[in-house]
Amino acid sequence: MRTTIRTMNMVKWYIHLFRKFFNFMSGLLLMTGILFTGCENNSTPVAPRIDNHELKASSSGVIAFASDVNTEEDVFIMNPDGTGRTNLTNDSSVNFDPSWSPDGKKIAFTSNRDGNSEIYIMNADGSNPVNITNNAADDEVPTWSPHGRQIAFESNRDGNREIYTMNSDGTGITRLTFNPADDMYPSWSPDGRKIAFITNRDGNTEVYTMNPDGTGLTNITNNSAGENSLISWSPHSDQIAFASSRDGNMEIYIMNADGTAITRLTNNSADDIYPSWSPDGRQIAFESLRDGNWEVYVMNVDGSAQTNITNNPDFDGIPNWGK
Ligand SMILES: [Ca+2]
Ligand SMILES: [Ca+2]
Ligand SMILES: [Ca+2]
Ligand SMILES: [Ca+2]
Repeated sequence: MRTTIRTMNMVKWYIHLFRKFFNFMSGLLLMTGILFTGCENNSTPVAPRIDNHELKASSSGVIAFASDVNTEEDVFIMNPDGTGRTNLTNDSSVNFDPSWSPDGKKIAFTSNRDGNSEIYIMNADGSNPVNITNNAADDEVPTWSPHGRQIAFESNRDGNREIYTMNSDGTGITRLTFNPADDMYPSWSPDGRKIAFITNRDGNTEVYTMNPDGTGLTNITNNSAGENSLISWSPHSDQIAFASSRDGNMEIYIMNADGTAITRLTNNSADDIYPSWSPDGRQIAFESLRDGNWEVYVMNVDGSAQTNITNNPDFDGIPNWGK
């Protein structure tokens, strides 16, 4: 079991380090290209803009995401068409896992600025970040209850990854899972009735749901082929978007909240991960490596009009679409 746990944590680090390596290599290639082309000017090469006219004019809300600046990730926001890119954290440590509060006024996120992973809440303009976990263990992946009074998160404070809830001021911590396997990536349904999460307790990672008190555990993917990971609820809580490698590499899928009617939305040999449903239910943001480095994309919920909205040579990912 220890091996399994270590393997899962290594998977998380692998993703992190793989991104770092890719960003480093693409930076190197970019520099080489500049040298060989005689450095026509000092401006950073910019990927060609993709015409966004296919996106629905009704695209609304703001997408929070993580992007590398210099060496480590910061939490950014942008409009769903990629405009208005703004760094909210401006911090030399790692800042990631952004999660919008339901009213769009706050963003919870993970940062190691105080020496280990903690969950912070800041205002939507980046001001007043507050550490609400203050625990020597890793505390990561915050997700808000629909009324904004509670936050579910993952932590290894009891020896392995488990799902917990707490009040949004950090008080009232309640442990929901009790399993030696890793329980990770919680996502609270917008109707408040379920918390979905990822666990490898059955050997491969599966999407489970449970009631917010930890009862009613249900494996809803129940598919031994590949890994199932990284979940987002539809606004009406009737569907779940997730990433899975069941068809050979990570793709974005949607399914009913009971695990039926699975539909694949991406079909690309690169990894497509981290889906996040738009507040109007019409689109899904996600992260993909298809253009050579990690970028944030949006698509319609039928998989059409997949559009790169970051077009930035550094890492861009972990989108979270808020009001
Ligand atoms: Ca901590
Ligand atoms: Ca566990
Ligand atoms: Ca893919
Ligand atoms: Ca990028």
